[in-house]
Amino acid sequence: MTLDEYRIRPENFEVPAGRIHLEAVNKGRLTHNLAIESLDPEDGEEPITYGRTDTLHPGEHGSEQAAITLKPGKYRLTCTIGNHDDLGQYGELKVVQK
Ligand SMILES: [Cu+2]
Repeated sequence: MTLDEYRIRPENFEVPAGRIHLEAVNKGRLTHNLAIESLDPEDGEEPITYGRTDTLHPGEHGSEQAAITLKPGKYRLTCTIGNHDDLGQYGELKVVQK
């Protein structure tokens, strides 16, 4: 997936359930990362983070810090740096039964 100011491309992505491999490249001018979070946290709850890349500097590639296994459902893709999510750097990951 590609990260820049302030987008995650593609914005919507579908993968089979099970072990997920993240592959991100930062094509922007600022640092970014890619995280997978729960889509709709309960009121007042922090979203659950299922996995993420390291902070990527411009031009850097990154993959998940630790193994990620996801059940079918919808998840949120986001950049957790600064207010990038508020600026529109998010997307949706759909995990489907194999
Ligand atoms: Cu960012």
